[in-house]
Amino acid sequence: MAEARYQRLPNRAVDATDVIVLPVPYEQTVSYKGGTARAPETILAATEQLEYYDEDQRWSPFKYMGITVLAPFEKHPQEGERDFHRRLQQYAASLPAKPLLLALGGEHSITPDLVQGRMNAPGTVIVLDAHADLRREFEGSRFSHACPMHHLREAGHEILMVGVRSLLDEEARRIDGDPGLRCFLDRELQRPECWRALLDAIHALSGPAWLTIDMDVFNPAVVPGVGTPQPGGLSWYQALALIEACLFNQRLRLRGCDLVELVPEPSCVSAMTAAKLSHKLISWWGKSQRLDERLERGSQTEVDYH
Ligand SMILES: [Mn+2]
Repeated sequence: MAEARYQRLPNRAVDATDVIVLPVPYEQTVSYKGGTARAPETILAATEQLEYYDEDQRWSPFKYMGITVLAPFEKHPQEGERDFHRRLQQYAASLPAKPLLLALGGEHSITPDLVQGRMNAPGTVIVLDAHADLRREFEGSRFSHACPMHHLREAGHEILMVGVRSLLDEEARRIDGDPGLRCFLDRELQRPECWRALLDAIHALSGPAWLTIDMDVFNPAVVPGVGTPQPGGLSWYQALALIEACLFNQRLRLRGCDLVELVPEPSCVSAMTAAKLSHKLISWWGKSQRLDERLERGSQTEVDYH
């Protein structure tokens, strides 16, 4: 099988790169629309259609940054769910700490493994998602895509949820009773003062953090290809504003991020949106780390890209 690439760029050695892309085509507990196992390869194929230039930050990030797409991390056919999740956590922990880890799911159940593998102390998990994902178990599995925020809160991380518009009364009560679970419901964000309060909350964050983006946080007209669509949701520019606030908060130390729950669909709009989102994440992280100053300092030669 051909080596996976991002925008057809050459893959750097993993210990000499700035961004590690980890495809995790994991699909075990999907409850509605299937197909998220095909998301990583579809998103990477869509990156070939992106321009290198980021019109927001006015630079071409890969002139300054190296990128590495790893081989897909797959579940062995005979492996149980528990063993898969343990192995994914160990693998995430084994990767070099300095580069940004960008995981492409796959279902949302991979997020706790990635976070636990990359953050050795409790921090903040910023979640863009239509669902609260706080169930203790779902359809007989503790590892369901409906449970990741429960596991992360149990592990001591503070959770900031954005865009939620589908939850159980039990989940709502849990959010109300736990100051470590902050939730900005999707409809509240229609009110300018609530949107402003969300941006203020993101600006006030500090310490180690992880950003997880369930693609169903978007309005389904923007991203129709998700496993469990919900009406309402973020616009493209709202999502960008939130990501920008996270990435340019200098007191937040982003350990990595993931894009999950995409289901490829014939129009390719959903995959292209995820691909462009990944490009913005990489570009803005690179800018926030001042990697654009490398050529001036002479510490990095320009990558040879077509
Ligand atoms: Mn969701």
